[in-house]
Parts: sequence; structure tokens; C-alpha cells
Amino acid sequence: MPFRSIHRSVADRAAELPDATLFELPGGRSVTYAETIELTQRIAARLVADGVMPGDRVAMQVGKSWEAIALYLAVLRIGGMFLPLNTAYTGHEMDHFLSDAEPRVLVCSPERCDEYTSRAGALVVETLGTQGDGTLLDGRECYADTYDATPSDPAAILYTSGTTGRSKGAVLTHENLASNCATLTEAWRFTGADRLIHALPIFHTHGLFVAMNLVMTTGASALYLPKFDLDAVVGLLPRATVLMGVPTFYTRLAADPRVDRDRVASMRLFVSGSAPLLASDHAAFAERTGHAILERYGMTETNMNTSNPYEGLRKPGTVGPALPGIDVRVVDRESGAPLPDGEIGSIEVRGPNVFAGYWKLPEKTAAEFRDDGFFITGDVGRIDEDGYIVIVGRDKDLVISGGFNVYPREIEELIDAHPDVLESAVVGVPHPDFGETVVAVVVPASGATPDGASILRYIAPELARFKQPRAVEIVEALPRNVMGKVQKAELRKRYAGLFA
Ligand code: MCA
Ligand code: AMP
Repeated sequence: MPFRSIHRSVADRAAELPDATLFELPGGRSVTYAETIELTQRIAARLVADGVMPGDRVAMQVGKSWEAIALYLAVLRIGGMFLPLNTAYTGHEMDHFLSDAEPRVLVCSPERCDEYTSRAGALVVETLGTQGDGTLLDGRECYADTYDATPSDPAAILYTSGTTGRSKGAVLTHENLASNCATLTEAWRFTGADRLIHALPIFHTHGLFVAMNLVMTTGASALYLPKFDLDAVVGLLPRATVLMGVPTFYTRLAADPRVDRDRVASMRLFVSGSAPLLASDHAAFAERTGHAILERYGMTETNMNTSNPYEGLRKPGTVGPALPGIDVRVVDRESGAPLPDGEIGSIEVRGPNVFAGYWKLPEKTAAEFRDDGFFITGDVGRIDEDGYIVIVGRDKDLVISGGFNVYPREIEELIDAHPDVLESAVVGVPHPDFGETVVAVVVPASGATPDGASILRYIAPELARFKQPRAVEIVEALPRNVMGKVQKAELRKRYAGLFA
């Protein structure tokens, strides 16, 4: 089949089904495929007028709206690189993304316009609100040429993994997005008859590429919520066919007495990913609804790698076998030698889903790939007797809270700058709602007696709320091994019961 990029596939669906509903918004308003493409063209023209050329970055930090998806499609259409950013990021956090990615245009919410305009320099600042407002929508021009993207052209940068130093921009190509979308469409039997409850944010792979690309390229509809709201999701279940969510969604749904077999009678698929789904949550949800949640495994750098089967056994505690066309192996971390099935090692991935490299970081990119093209995920696991992958841990220092990644180093650096702090270690501990949550373990500077609250106040202005520790433990010294390395596993064990 000739290569069809995401935005061309969506335009194809719009030509076939102009009046079909793409977005169903709270309050009952529907937005058709034709309307979405019309707005995409207007935004594309506006961005071209702003000077965006193929290869230029267009950053977006806005509240969730259907117009933001039109912006995403517009950037792809003109050959730009789409850079979505979490709305929770503070100005301090945004500095890094803006200086590293050097976007031509930043689309921000109207409320934050002044903050960015005052330091803009060469950056063009546009605004987009959640009520159909903002300068981005002002343009009268409604035509921009469609860039003929090749499979290897970059389509997006998503920032991830700041384990050492700052966050790195993972560059994803048009082929990465299109191939994974086609693979998942087939694997999960997605069709134009589907109605997906969309309650995820749209600045990550899960909500943007997995959920929206599948909906838009198949002619399906999104029951589109501004965020996860338990009542709203429960209310939509009787009219939906698919839900995609992080484990926290399912923990909350499984605890809600309104969720039962009758309520989910029209549902055909519940997908979970971005963080481990506890086998107990899998069982509780099955008990309540009769549905086995389909767990899959992905990364920002790779899109989706493995999935439990649509038909066949969905095994709790596993993320299923490799998706078709994708190679997944488990190797010895040091030597890179493949391990026999059953043995625990480093998970590596190769396929058309795997990203092109880290933005402006060729050495870091090279360090994460083997010579034979496998990408080292940093996840640790094994392959079971049925060829299913079991993730048992992570080689990387990372906490996943409610599906959001938190990099301990970033928080430790901020805490360590406090004048009353000698050093700190940040770890993730089990949390009943978020899966894991962030705990800071702090050693005071000599003679100082800082309290947890003052440390939290000190770091708060710099750090998105979801990264802020939910507990600060003051200790005399951090546990270290003979090499002097802080033993985070020991700290995780020590504080495992804090929220349990
Ligand atoms: C909100 N808060 C959080 C989180 N979310 N704190 C820690 N971790 C979080 N994830 C804060 C709020 O700011 C608030 O703080 C307090 O917690 C309670 O807010 P609440 O209303 O309960 O939060 P929520 O709005 O219900 O959010 C929980 C959530 C949300 C629905 C789980 O975090 C979410 O939508 N997560 C999905 C993330 C995601 O899409 N991940 C995919 C990326 P306070 O009250 O103190 O102000 S990973 C990916 O894409 C890979 C490739 C993959 O495999 O999918
Ligand atoms: P990110 O790069 O931000 O998308 O985070 C990707 C990481 O999330 C992976 O490397 C895993 O550590 C984790 N992850 C994603 N899906 C799952 C899953 N189903 N089970 C366990 N961990 C997961």
C-alpha cells in the first residue's frame, strides 16, 4: 500500500464522510469531519502566515479542545513538527522546552499569553482558548498547500526521560505515527462504528496518537471530555464502544457502584496503558463488568510495542506479545546478548514504530540503540511461556504517577538548592489512586532544621503540581551502597506503607 500519512488519512475520511461526527462535546454539540478539516485548513494558513516552514516546530500548551486537534492536524499538513506540552508546566519548566526546541510558533492559552509574549524574541505567540476563542482562529485565509510528507519526515517532538540532565525531545516521524496507528487499528478491530470515550490529555502519546489517530483515521467518533471526570465517564459508558485510559481510570471506575454489566452493555473494549495495571484492579474490573481490560505497553519513543490480544487470552500482569511487525526481545543489559524466555533482562524494541532519535542529541541517541537497530527501553522484564511480555521493573530512575512521568533528578536538584538541605533522594511509593506517588527523603544541612512544608513551598513555584512530592521525610543520612550510590530500592521499601 502506498504511504498515507495521518493527516492525509483523516482528510480521506472527511471526503468520504463529511457529515459524520468526529467530536461529540459535553453539552451535546457535535463537530463533523468536514468542520474539522475546514478549521485545519484555516489554522494551517495562519501558521504559514506566521512563517512556519516544513521542519519548523510548533509548540502547543493549551487546555483540551477539539480545535487543538485541528491545530495538530494543521501542523502535520504543512510539514511542521508538532510539540504538545503539558498545561501543568510552569514557566520555569517551559524555558527548557522553548530554548531547546526553538519553535517558530507557540500556541498558548489566552491566560498565559502575556507571560510568553514578554520574552518571545523570534517566537510568534498565538493563543487558543477552550471556548472557540484565541488569535489562532482569527485568520481569514483558508488555504495552505499540503506538504507531501515522506515516511521519514519528522512529524512531532515529545519531551521525555530526563533521568540525567534535562528532558530529551523524542522525534517521531510520519511513518512512526501512521504505522502504529494502522497496526493498532487492526489489532484492536477499530472501525468507523466506534465511539471512544476520550478523557485523556492530548499532550501525550496515549491521548493524542493512540486514541485520536485511531478515531480520526477510521471515521469513528470521540466522546470528547475536557479531562477524566468519573461522573461524566460513567454517564457516557452506555453510548460508547471503547475506553482508553491509564490504570487510575480503572481503579476509580472499579470502585464505583454505578459501573455494572448493564451500564457497559455497548462497550466492546477497555484499554489500559502508560503504567502498570495491578492484577487486582484487572480482577476487580472484570468482576464488576465482565470485561477483561486489554493492557498494552508503549513509550513516547516507540508508540505501542506490545498488546494483549483482542481475541484470545488477556493475561493480568502482562502486556501481551509484540504487536505485528515489531520485534521485542529481552537481553542482558551489559552484553546485549538475548536471554532465554523466562529470564529477566532489559527490554529492547525494533520496528517502524521506533522514533528517529533525540532532538539535537546524536550521542544520547546512539547510546540508546544497539548496532542492530534495537532501542533500549530502560524497562526490565521477561517473556513468559506464551510469548507475553511481563514488565517487572525499570532500569531508569522514573516515577509514574497516575500515568504522568516524574523524573526524580529534576526534583532532587530543586530540593538540594534549598539553603537548609544537604542532599535529597526522590522515590516513588505505592499509592492507591495514582499507582505510584512521589516521596522526597531529605538530609538537612549541618545545624539546619528544615520542615517538609517549607521545602514544598520552596520548590512549588518551579514545578508542575503532579511532580510535587506528596510527602517529605527528614532523615539523618541516605542509605548508600559500598560505591557510595544512594540505595533507592531501600528507600522505596522503607516508605512503601506511607499511602498504602
Ligand atoms: C492530577 N494530580 C496529580 C495527577 N493528576 N498528582 C499526581 N499524579 C497525577 N497523575 C493532582 C492534581 O493537580 C490535584 O492536585 C490532585 O492531584 C487531585 O486531582 P484530581 O482531580 O484527582 O486529578 P485528576 O484530574 O483526576 O487526574 C488524575 C488523572 C490524570 C485522571 C489520572 O492525572 C490523568 O489524566 N492522567 C493521564 C496521564 C496520561 O495521559 N499519561 C499518558 C502518558 P491538588 O488538588 O493538590 O491541586 S504516557 C504515554 O503516552 C505512553 C507512551 C503510553 O504507554 O501510553
Ligand atoms: P513515556 O516514555 O512517558 O511514555 O513512559 C513510558 C514508560 O511507561 C515505559 O517505558 C514503561 O516504563 C511505562 N509503561 C507504559 N505502559 C506500561 C504498562 N502497560 N505497564 C507497565 N509500564 C508501562
